[in-house]
Amino acid sequence: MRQDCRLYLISPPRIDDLSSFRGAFADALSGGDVACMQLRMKTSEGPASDDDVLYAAEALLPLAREHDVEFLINDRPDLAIKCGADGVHVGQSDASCKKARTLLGDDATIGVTCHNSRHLALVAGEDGADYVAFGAFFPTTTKEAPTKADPALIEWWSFATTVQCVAIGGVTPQNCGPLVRAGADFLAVSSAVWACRDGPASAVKAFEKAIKEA
Ligand code: TZP
Ligand code: MG
Repeated sequence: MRQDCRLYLISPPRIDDLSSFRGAFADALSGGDVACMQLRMKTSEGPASDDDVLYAAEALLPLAREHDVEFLINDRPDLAIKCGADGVHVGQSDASCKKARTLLGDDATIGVTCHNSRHLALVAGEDGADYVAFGAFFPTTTKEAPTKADPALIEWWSFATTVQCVAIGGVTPQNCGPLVRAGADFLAVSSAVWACRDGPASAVKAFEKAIKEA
Protein backbone atom coordinates (compact mmCIF):
# COMPACT_ATOMS: atom_id res chain seq x y z
CA MET A 1 0.00 0.00 0.00
CA ARG A 2 1.42 3.39 -0.97
CA GLN A 3 -0.89 5.98 0.50
CA ASP A 4 1.67 8.66 -0.27
CA CYS A 5 0.99 8.31 -3.99
CA ARG A 6 -1.56 10.94 -5.00
CA LEU A 7 -3.61 11.92 -8.00
CA TYR A 8 -2.51 14.74 -10.31
CA LEU A 9 -5.16 15.86 -12.79
CA ILE A 10 -4.38 17.23 -16.23
CA SER A 11 -7.14 19.17 -17.94
CA PRO A 12 -8.55 17.90 -21.22
CA PRO A 13 -6.56 19.32 -24.18
CA ARG A 14 -9.62 21.31 -25.29
CA ILE A 15 -12.16 23.00 -23.06
CA ASP A 16 -14.99 24.05 -25.34
CA ASP A 17 -17.59 24.63 -22.65
CA LEU A 18 -15.90 26.15 -19.60
CA SER A 19 -18.96 26.13 -17.42
CA SER A 20 -19.54 22.44 -18.07
CA PHE A 21 -15.86 21.66 -17.46
CA ARG A 22 -15.97 23.62 -14.20
CA GLY A 23 -18.75 21.25 -13.17
CA ALA A 24 -16.65 18.23 -14.16
CA PHE A 25 -13.71 19.60 -12.14
CA ALA A 26 -15.93 20.13 -9.10
CA ASP A 27 -17.24 16.59 -9.53
CA ALA A 28 -13.69 15.19 -9.71
CA LEU A 29 -12.73 17.05 -6.53
CA SER A 30 -15.77 15.64 -4.73
CA GLY A 31 -14.63 12.08 -5.54
CA GLY A 32 -11.57 11.86 -3.31
CA ASP A 33 -8.03 13.03 -2.78
CA VAL A 34 -6.52 15.19 -5.55
CA ALA A 35 -3.10 16.78 -5.10
CA CYS A 36 -2.83 18.91 -8.18
CA MET A 37 -4.51 20.19 -11.31
CA GLN A 38 -2.51 21.17 -14.38
CA LEU A 39 -4.25 23.40 -16.90
CA ARG A 40 -2.96 22.08 -20.21
CA MET A 41 -4.98 23.54 -23.06
CA LYS A 42 -3.30 22.40 -26.22
CA THR A 43 -3.96 19.91 -28.98
CA SER A 44 -1.86 18.64 -31.89
CA GLU A 45 -3.15 21.74 -33.70
CA GLY A 46 -1.58 24.09 -31.20
CA PRO A 47 -2.18 25.84 -27.90
CA ALA A 48 -5.31 27.72 -26.85
CA SER A 49 -5.02 31.51 -26.86
CA ASP A 50 -3.53 33.22 -23.82
CA ASP A 51 -6.93 34.79 -23.12
CA ASP A 52 -8.67 31.41 -23.16
CA VAL A 53 -6.09 29.95 -20.76
CA LEU A 54 -6.43 32.93 -18.41
CA TYR A 55 -10.21 32.81 -18.59
CA ALA A 56 -10.21 29.08 -17.77
CA ALA A 57 -7.73 29.61 -14.93
CA GLU A 58 -9.94 32.32 -13.48
CA ALA A 59 -12.89 29.92 -13.44
CA LEU A 60 -11.03 26.88 -12.09
CA LEU A 61 -8.49 28.28 -9.65
CA PRO A 62 -11.00 29.19 -6.91
CA LEU A 63 -12.28 25.60 -6.91
CA ALA A 64 -8.75 24.27 -6.61
CA ARG A 65 -8.07 26.66 -3.70
CA GLU A 66 -11.28 25.58 -1.95
CA HIS A 67 -10.08 21.97 -2.05
CA ASP A 68 -6.44 22.70 -1.25
CA VAL A 69 -5.41 21.45 -4.68
CA GLU A 70 -2.29 22.90 -6.31
CA PHE A 71 -3.01 24.64 -9.58
CA LEU A 72 -0.31 24.59 -12.26
CA ILE A 73 -0.16 26.01 -15.77
CA ASN A 74 1.37 24.01 -18.59
CA ASP A 75 4.30 25.45 -20.57
CA ARG A 76 3.96 29.12 -19.65
CA PRO A 77 5.52 30.70 -16.54
CA ASP A 78 4.26 34.10 -17.74
CA LEU A 79 0.64 32.94 -17.74
CA ALA A 80 1.13 31.22 -14.38
CA ILE A 81 2.18 34.58 -12.94
CA LYS A 82 -0.71 36.43 -14.61
CA CYS A 83 -3.40 34.12 -13.25
CA GLY A 84 -1.83 33.60 -9.80
CA ALA A 85 -1.28 29.86 -10.22
CA ASP A 86 0.89 27.92 -7.79
CA GLY A 87 3.41 27.05 -10.46
CA VAL A 88 4.16 25.71 -13.86
CA HIS A 89 4.87 22.46 -15.66
CA VAL A 90 7.52 22.90 -18.37
CA GLY A 91 8.60 20.60 -21.17
CA GLN A 92 12.07 20.27 -22.61
CA SER A 93 11.36 22.91 -25.28
CA ASP A 94 9.63 25.40 -22.98
CA ALA A 95 11.24 27.88 -20.60
CA SER A 96 13.99 26.13 -18.64
CA CYS A 97 13.43 25.13 -15.05
CA LYS A 98 15.99 27.76 -13.97
CA LYS A 99 14.23 30.50 -15.95
CA ALA A 100 10.85 29.45 -14.55
CA ARG A 101 12.30 29.54 -11.02
CA THR A 102 13.72 33.02 -11.58
CA LEU A 103 10.36 34.24 -12.86
CA LEU A 104 8.12 32.50 -10.30
CA GLY A 105 10.28 32.51 -7.18
CA ASP A 106 11.26 29.99 -4.54
CA ASP A 107 7.76 29.17 -3.35
CA ALA A 108 6.39 28.17 -6.75
CA THR A 109 5.98 24.55 -7.78
CA ILE A 110 7.94 23.71 -10.90
CA GLY A 111 7.66 20.38 -12.69
CA VAL A 112 9.65 19.24 -15.70
CA THR A 113 8.86 16.70 -18.41
CA CYS A 114 11.75 14.22 -18.52
CA HIS A 115 10.29 11.60 -20.89
CA ASN A 116 12.10 8.33 -20.11
CA SER A 117 15.47 9.91 -19.43
CA ARG A 118 17.48 9.54 -16.25
CA HIS A 119 19.80 12.25 -17.52
CA LEU A 120 17.04 14.82 -18.10
CA ALA A 121 15.62 14.03 -14.68
CA LEU A 122 18.96 14.45 -12.94
CA VAL A 123 19.47 17.80 -14.68
CA ALA A 124 15.96 18.93 -13.70
CA GLY A 125 16.63 17.90 -10.11
CA GLU A 126 19.92 19.83 -10.10
CA ASP A 127 18.10 22.84 -11.53
CA GLY A 128 15.66 22.84 -8.63
CA ALA A 129 12.59 21.13 -10.06
CA ASP A 130 10.00 20.16 -7.45
CA TYR A 131 9.09 17.11 -9.48
CA VAL A 132 10.08 15.33 -12.65
CA ALA A 133 7.53 13.71 -14.96
CA PHE A 134 8.20 10.39 -16.68
CA GLY A 135 6.16 8.80 -19.46
CA ALA A 136 4.38 7.64 -21.38
CA PHE A 137 3.80 4.46 -19.37
CA PHE A 138 0.81 3.31 -21.41
CA PRO A 139 -0.65 4.16 -24.81
CA THR A 140 -2.44 7.50 -24.80
CA THR A 141 -4.51 9.45 -27.29
CA THR A 142 -4.37 12.68 -25.28
CA LYS A 143 -0.94 13.60 -26.63
CA GLU A 144 1.51 12.25 -29.15
CA ALA A 145 3.93 11.04 -26.53
CA PRO A 146 7.45 10.76 -27.98
CA THR A 147 8.79 8.19 -25.50
CA LYS A 148 7.76 5.05 -23.65
CA ALA A 149 8.75 4.63 -20.02
CA ASP A 150 9.02 1.62 -17.76
CA PRO A 151 8.16 1.44 -14.04
CA ALA A 152 11.80 0.45 -13.37
CA LEU A 153 12.69 4.09 -14.08
CA ILE A 154 10.45 5.21 -11.22
CA GLU A 155 11.93 2.61 -8.95
CA TRP A 156 15.46 3.81 -9.72
CA TRP A 157 14.47 7.47 -9.35
CA SER A 158 12.78 6.93 -5.96
CA PHE A 159 15.85 5.09 -4.74
CA ALA A 160 18.34 7.61 -6.16
CA THR A 161 16.78 10.95 -5.18
CA THR A 162 14.32 12.76 -2.95
CA VAL A 163 12.82 14.81 -5.79
CA GLN A 164 9.23 13.75 -6.38
CA CYS A 165 8.19 12.03 -9.57
CA VAL A 166 5.03 11.98 -11.63
CA ALA A 167 4.01 9.04 -13.82
CA ILE A 168 2.08 10.01 -16.93
CA GLY A 169 0.51 8.58 -20.06
CA GLY A 170 -2.55 6.36 -20.35
CA VAL A 171 -2.73 5.75 -16.61
CA THR A 172 -5.98 4.18 -15.38
CA PRO A 173 -7.22 2.69 -12.10
CA GLN A 174 -6.77 -0.73 -13.73
CA ASN A 175 -3.14 -0.33 -14.82
CA CYS A 176 -1.66 1.99 -12.17
CA GLY A 177 -0.60 -0.68 -9.65
CA PRO A 178 2.98 -1.18 -10.94
CA LEU A 179 3.56 2.61 -11.00
CA VAL A 180 2.36 2.98 -7.42
CA ARG A 181 4.45 0.01 -6.26
CA ALA A 182 7.49 1.40 -8.08
CA GLY A 183 7.23 4.53 -5.93
CA ALA A 184 5.48 7.14 -8.08
CA ASP A 185 4.62 10.15 -5.95
CA PHE A 186 1.84 11.21 -8.31
CA LEU A 187 -0.24 9.63 -11.06
CA ALA A 188 -0.94 12.26 -13.72
CA VAL A 189 -4.17 11.50 -15.55
CA SER A 190 -6.42 13.14 -18.04
CA SER A 191 -8.75 10.94 -20.09
CA ALA A 192 -9.22 8.29 -17.39
CA VAL A 193 -10.94 10.96 -15.29
CA TRP A 194 -12.63 13.32 -17.77
CA ALA A 195 -13.86 10.58 -20.12
CA CYS A 196 -14.88 8.14 -17.39
CA ARG A 197 -18.29 6.70 -18.27
CA ASP A 198 -19.48 6.99 -14.68
CA GLY A 199 -18.19 10.54 -14.30
CA PRO A 200 -15.04 12.17 -12.88
CA ALA A 201 -15.93 11.61 -9.21
CA SER A 202 -16.24 7.89 -9.77
CA ALA A 203 -12.88 7.82 -11.58
CA VAL A 204 -11.16 9.67 -8.73
CA LYS A 205 -12.72 7.24 -6.26
CA ALA A 206 -11.49 4.29 -8.33
CA PHE A 207 -7.94 5.72 -8.41
CA GLU A 208 -8.00 6.20 -4.66
CA LYS A 209 -9.00 2.55 -4.19
CA ALA A 210 -6.43 1.30 -6.71
CA ILE A 211 -3.64 3.29 -5.00
CA LYS A 212 -4.62 1.91 -1.57
CA GLU A 213 -4.69 -1.64 -2.89
CA ALA A 214 -1.46 -1.43 -4.93
N1 TZP B 1 2.42 13.78 -21.54
C1 TZP B 1 2.74 12.50 -21.80
S1 TZP B 1 1.35 11.56 -22.00
C2 TZP B 1 0.33 12.88 -21.70
C3 TZP B 1 1.09 14.01 -21.49
C4 TZP B 1 0.56 15.35 -21.21
C5 TZP B 1 -1.14 12.77 -21.74
C6 TZP B 1 -1.73 12.11 -20.54
O1 TZP B 1 -3.11 11.98 -20.73
P1 TZP B 1 -3.87 10.61 -20.51
O2 TZP B 1 -5.25 10.86 -21.09
O3 TZP B 1 -3.93 10.39 -19.02
O4 TZP B 1 -3.12 9.54 -21.25
MG1 MG C 1 5.45 21.92 -22.90
